[in-house]
Amino acid sequence: MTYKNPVISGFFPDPSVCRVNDTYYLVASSFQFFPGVPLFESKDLINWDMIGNVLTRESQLPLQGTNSSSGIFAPTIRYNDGRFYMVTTNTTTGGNFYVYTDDIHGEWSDPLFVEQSGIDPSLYFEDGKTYFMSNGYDDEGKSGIIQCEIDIATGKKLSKSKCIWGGCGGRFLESPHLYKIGDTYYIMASEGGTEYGHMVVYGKGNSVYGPFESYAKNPVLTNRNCGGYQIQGCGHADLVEDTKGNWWLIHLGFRQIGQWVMHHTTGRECYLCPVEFDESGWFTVGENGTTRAEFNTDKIDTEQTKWDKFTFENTRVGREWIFLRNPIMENYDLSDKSFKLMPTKLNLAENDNSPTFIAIRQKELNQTTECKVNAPTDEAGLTLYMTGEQHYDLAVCKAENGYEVVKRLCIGDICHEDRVVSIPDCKAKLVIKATNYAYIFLCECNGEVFDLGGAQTKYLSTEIAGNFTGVVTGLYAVKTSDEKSQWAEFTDFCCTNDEE
Ligand code: 6LW
Repeated sequence: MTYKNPVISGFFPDPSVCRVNDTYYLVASSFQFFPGVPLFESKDLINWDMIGNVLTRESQLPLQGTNSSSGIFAPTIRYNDGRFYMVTTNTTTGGNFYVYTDDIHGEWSDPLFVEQSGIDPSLYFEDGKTYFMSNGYDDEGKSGIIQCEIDIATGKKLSKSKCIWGGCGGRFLESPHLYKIGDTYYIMASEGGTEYGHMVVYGKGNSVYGPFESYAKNPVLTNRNCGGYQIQGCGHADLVEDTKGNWWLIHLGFRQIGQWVMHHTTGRECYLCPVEFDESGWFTVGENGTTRAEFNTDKIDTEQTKWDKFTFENTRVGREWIFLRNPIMENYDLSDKSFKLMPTKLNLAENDNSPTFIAIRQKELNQTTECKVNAPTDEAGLTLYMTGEQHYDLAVCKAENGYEVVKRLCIGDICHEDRVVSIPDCKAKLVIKATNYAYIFLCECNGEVFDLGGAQTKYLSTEIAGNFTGVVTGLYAVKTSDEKSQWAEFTDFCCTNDEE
């Protein structure tokens, strides 16, 4: 059977995975978006269903002042003794914490904080003890992968934090995980930074605290030497054993927009790579230590299905649909037929608070989004949003004498109203077609189609933004005058997958 990578497309970075009986669970990081930490389940590792998000309450997820390089960083999911744990860092409001649940489809606990520094926390359970690791500085000031024992009921440290591994010399040693396979302990982490030089490294040892002998051929996985290959930036990985005893690596990577065009817009996504152990207990990953867009394997016998379209009916608020920071819910009236948004003075450049904005991730380089908008006051429309200073908007705006559809391109210090089309009333169907190199903007009013031209995708890329997220398609409303605002209504949302 052949399966294709990514196994989860779109901005779902820093994957972590665990298996309980015959089901796999996966979480990813979420930065400034609410709810946070997307959660998926799968029976075969190649078809993943989104369950929802782990952090659904402001008490778990205060996001004021967060942006696309802060807020919630890499999470780890683990299962122990009937309970799921998700551990992560809110880099803005302070520190490493975990939440737990006994019902993976239900709510999770309030956070329990752990007084250990660094990011990318992970948990390891053995013989009634819980070990907590992160990348950071230990109690002696030594940096590397650090670990302590905690009381899992309270999060309190039961031992000093100790540096247990210094990696293999690459910069940004991060995303550590510890496993026991047979009698051997494995420590795995990433180095090189989450860009084109990213890589996965590991070592093995005989105790929870090491010492760990590094694998002689590290990095065990990297695409850093695959110039001109679409999949780049492979790292940040987690190991999982399937029900048949095969091992797999789930890791992040991203897709360049073109063979020699080193930009990516859809964020860091989830990839699956086969793992092979040799007799001495060392393992190799993927094809000669690289991730491929396709793997042919006899270890999976199910068919992989592609997503086809997203509509209001087949998506859920708080599952696929996410808000910027903690939303002001009185500004939303959301159903599976329409989304009503109340404009406020907070616009898309906002960096602290939550504008009226609800978004779904751009999952493919080629996809078409359309939605009808009825905006009697102010401005409401679609935005391809990467950061507060990088977004392309297509919106119905109240003008002096009537209404217009505006295409606006904001790239860093430049914010330009690129094209304006006058329309007879406040209703229009807005269409944005994403292709590898350009977004194409159209609108339709009373049966007439207006072409508002294109804009290059690369200016919304992570390489320009220097951030950790991917493009999302937002539905938004902004108050532009002092007149009393009315609800903007969005109907007939449809996003179709145009990938070959
Ligand atoms: C994350 C770190 C990383 O915490 O990027 O790719 C950081 N790896 O491990 C933010 O996603």
